[in-house]
Amino acid sequence: MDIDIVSVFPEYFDVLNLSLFGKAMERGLVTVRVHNLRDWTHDVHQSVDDTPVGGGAGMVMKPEVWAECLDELLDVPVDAPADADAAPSPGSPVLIFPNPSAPLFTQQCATELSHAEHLVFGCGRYEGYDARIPQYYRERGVDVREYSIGDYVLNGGEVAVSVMLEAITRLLPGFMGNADSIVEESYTGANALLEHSQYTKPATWRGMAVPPVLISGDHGKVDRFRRDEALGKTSRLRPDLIARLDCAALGKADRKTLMALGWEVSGAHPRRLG
Ligand code: 6GU
Repeated sequence: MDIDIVSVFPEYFDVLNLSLFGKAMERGLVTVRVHNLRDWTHDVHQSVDDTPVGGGAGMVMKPEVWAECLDELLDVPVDAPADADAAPSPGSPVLIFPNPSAPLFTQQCATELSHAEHLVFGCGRYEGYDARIPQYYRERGVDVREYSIGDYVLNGGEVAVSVMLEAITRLLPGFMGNADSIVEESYTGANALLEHSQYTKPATWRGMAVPPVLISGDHGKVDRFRRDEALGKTSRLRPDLIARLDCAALGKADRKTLMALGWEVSGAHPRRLG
């Protein structure tokens, strides 16, 4: 996978050299190029932002500088005409802008983007970027995505890009040591639940015993215990995920557990009773 990152703080991404991501780069699984947006400025101050049209606080990133940079990275000709119905061609780069006012980035987004050959991330700073930038590239057939990573405000897109990049690249075949660890995780698959609690040895530590069923050797009972714990935990902490489950895909034991937790499971999706 080819990855370009554009930022006014390129040093921020030095951390990518660490850990599993660094190893993946060494092995050639991912190629990352980090660019300084200011390299595409022409003025002595290398300015990338300006005051918002219509007034308001803060600064907005200028379209001209971004466009000179993105034309080059995406290989879009300067004279390419606009086409409101332009459809991205398969295998072409995906342009991603972190934006707190965009749809949420989810595991499903990560899975989809892990199949792309080339990702280009544009990190916004200040109050954001001129809205014509994503629109311009969309109208020239580029697959442009804007994502928020959660309902809170960050100073810029760098942290959000690091989050998205980690979620995407760890899904690449060969990135993780153990591919099984991906399959069992929270948020994976159509019937996503929070993951059950995990324990390791010793069986008793500072007077605290692990749930005895986990050392019973009965795999059926262990699976059921973990599934019930996942259902209970999700019901308590993330009822929104329970309400999205497909009732038809739930087994008899799952239904029984959910009913005991106060859910009605007769419709398309579980509904909280009371
Ligand atoms: Cl993608 N960017 C910024 N600046 N803040 C955020 C965010 C993104 N997602 C949540 N907060």
